[in-house]
Amino acid sequence: MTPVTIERIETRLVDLPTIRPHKLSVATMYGQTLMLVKVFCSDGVIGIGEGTTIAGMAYGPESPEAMKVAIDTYFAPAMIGQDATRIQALMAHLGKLVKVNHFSKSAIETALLDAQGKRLGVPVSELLGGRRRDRVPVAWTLASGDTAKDIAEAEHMLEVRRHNVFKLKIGAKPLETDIKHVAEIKKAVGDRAAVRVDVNMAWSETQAAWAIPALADAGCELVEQPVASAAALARLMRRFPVALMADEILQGPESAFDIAKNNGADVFAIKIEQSGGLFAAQRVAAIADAAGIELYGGTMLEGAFSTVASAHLFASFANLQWGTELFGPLLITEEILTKPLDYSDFALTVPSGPGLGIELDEAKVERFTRNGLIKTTR
Ligand code: MUC
Ligand code: MG
Repeated sequence: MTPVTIERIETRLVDLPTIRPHKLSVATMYGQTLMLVKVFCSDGVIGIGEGTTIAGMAYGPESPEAMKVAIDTYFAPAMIGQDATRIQALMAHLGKLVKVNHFSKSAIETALLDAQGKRLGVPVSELLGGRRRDRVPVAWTLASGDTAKDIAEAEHMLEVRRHNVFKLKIGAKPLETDIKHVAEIKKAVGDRAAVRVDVNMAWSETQAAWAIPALADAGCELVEQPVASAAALARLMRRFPVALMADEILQGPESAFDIAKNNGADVFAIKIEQSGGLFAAQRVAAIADAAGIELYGGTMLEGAFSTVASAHLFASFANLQWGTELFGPLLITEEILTKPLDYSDFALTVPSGPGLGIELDEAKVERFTRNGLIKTTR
């Protein structure tokens, strides 16, 4: 049998507006840039992957632009002519040529899995061991920067039954202001919704020790990455009646192992990009399960491709105690799929078609592509 090889790789940056400014402690987002990569294979199958960051380089070390350059310059030439069906072997080969660059690796691995699923006629979830659920719960982030606006947004989400778990972005304002904001929102939604916060590392350890009990009193059930260091997060553990979640310090299996070893978190926010791809994220989940750490399906506010790739993975997890926040496509004004995803009854339906099970609206994406396409061929 002739092996199926990779013939061509295309990358593009797609700039899309967000439905409203999205305010995090690290930056305010007015738009989102998707780095889309297409892998063209010798059997005619095309796989699509996505790399997306939060506010350019304000959140992490890679930018969409850097991912594109890394793929065009380093990954793509090393992939052309390689067997497209041996994904783990190819990713291991690329891992030797390129250090770190987790987001780029996740985009490429997603495209290879999409292609392989299409080729075999199975959803990506089946390539990851098989799905245990067809729908995943989806939280929404309230981040307009204004308490009244956030309450109105939460009421709307409850009314249309889209979300009943809300994550509040705090950390940019004084502690008292943030605590009041959380308390007012929790008071407004009451038992109809869960309230959690993400500080995105903004607090010092002493600020966190002061603020977390007040957040617990306000009815907040989970505090995500209140401090920057893993050691400080570990020292905050078990002191408050609220779960502590690791996000930014979780950068793949090795960091997961270190955090687990040091009893450094109650919950892991697993992200495919931050982990270095779907298989790496699977290993992070296995470490968490073994250590008794609970799981949450995180997002980099990704568009449809990384969101659905994550959904396929999270659908296969043995445990997903805290649900997911796979709402990225809903934060963007433009629909880039020919058929929109199904967000209903507080959950996202994991597509069931071959590969990722979604189709790109080529004309729409063309309109929003920055400076045209880059193609790498033999
Ligand atoms: C993060 O820090 O978790 C997830 C939801 C959101 O609004 O921002 C992201 C990133
Ligand atoms: Mg976070």
